Amino acid sequence: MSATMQSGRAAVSSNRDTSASQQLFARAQMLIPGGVNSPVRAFKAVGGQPLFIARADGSKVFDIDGNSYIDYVGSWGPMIMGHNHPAIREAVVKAAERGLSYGAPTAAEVRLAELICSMNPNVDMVRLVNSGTEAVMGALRLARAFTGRQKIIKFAGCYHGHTDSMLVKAGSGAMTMAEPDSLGVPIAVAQDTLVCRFNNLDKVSELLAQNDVACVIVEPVAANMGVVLPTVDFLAGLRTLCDQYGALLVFDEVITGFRLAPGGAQQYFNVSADLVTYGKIIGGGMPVGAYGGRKEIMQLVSPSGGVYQAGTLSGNPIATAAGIAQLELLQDGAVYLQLKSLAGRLAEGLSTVCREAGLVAHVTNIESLLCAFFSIESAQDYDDVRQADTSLYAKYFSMMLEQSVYLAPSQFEAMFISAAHTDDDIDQTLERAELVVSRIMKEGK
Ligand code: KE4
Repeated sequence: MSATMQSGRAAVSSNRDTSASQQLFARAQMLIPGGVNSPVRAFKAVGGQPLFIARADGSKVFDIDGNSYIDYVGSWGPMIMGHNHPAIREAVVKAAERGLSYGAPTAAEVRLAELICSMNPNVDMVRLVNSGTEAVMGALRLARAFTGRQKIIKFAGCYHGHTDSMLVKAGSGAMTMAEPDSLGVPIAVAQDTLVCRFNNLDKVSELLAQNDVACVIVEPVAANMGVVLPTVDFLAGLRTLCDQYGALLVFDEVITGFRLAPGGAQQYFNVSADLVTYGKIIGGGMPVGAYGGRKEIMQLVSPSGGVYQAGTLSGNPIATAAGIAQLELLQDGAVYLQLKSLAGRLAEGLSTVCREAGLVAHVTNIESLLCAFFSIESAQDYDDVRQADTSLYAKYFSMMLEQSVYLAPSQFEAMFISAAHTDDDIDQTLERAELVVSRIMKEGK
């Protein structure tokens, strides 16, 4: 427990010891690119050095220097029931005692598939993979096979994992074809992806009319440019346009799946997708992804059909045990009310703190997802959120870390609330945010 947490009242700043993290980071950087196994973890967007986490429990994470933090990263979404949940831990330990991997079918895979299909509308069949990226890769290949078409439409600011065709950005000028957004992505691949503005149906309609599009892939709630909500007719509009032009609608629910509701965004917004990708929550903290949809589409996937996709550890017995345990805790839907009220109180409170301090901020919130954008007053799409003051966010992030609150080390991520967060966590977070924001205003942004 850090000094700040022990005091109960947040000191304006504490001189946390982070020497062990610093030493380990120096070593890590010699052996691992950037010292991390996923770029956002390196704190590049906020400055400073990443914390090395030793353990996590409930709503807290503990770094290797012994500091504890109220955690709003939640491993980027999987930990909806909180860290180290006893039922999930037990399930993993029990499964581990039976061996770690067989490379053969298991009852647990069938059970997890059953849960995913029964909890989500329009998902008759599902294929388990090891990550959200793999789920998206499979869904895009399947959409192309099912329609016999090649082009894909995505939205600026939406992230769908690191498969080549998704690492693209809007073409410059009138060019509708996308350009690579990463070194190593072939131009030819990028050119089969068309990029539109989130919440804007006109361009989607135009591109669907002009191109043979296999699918439109969208995060139903964009949670990789901060949290940006769909306008009331956006998702239904995509459904109508896809039906009109014979393209498949792919909901990338790696974040929204089982997060907005047991049935994810399809249930929440009452809009049907043709294919849905999942990740994060369905693994309970272990590596599991999945893609699913109507039987007539899914049966095209090998070995029942000609769309090849495979994976050594797909459906892994330990990972599926964790996923089953977490989905069984979510299945009756009881926890979502608690998640919504905690997140709503935090969002309201952060808005009030900023408003009363005279700091321009825009807090977005849907169910247990939220995001505080600084220096903007609306967030409809990527062009809006790019105006946010990222250096101010970096300052806020670092000062909140000093106050033992662990936020996403980037303005363009979400805050995740779990069932382990308490009213006291929210009170403490708001109290510390008030301290930090008033200090920012005093020192000048
Ligand atoms: P993974 O391959 O990281 O399991 O999933 C890729 C992915 C696909 N679709 C959506 C909507 C996603 O949000 C993600 C991954 N999300 C990020 C967090 N914004 C993962 C964190 C990271 O990259 O380290």
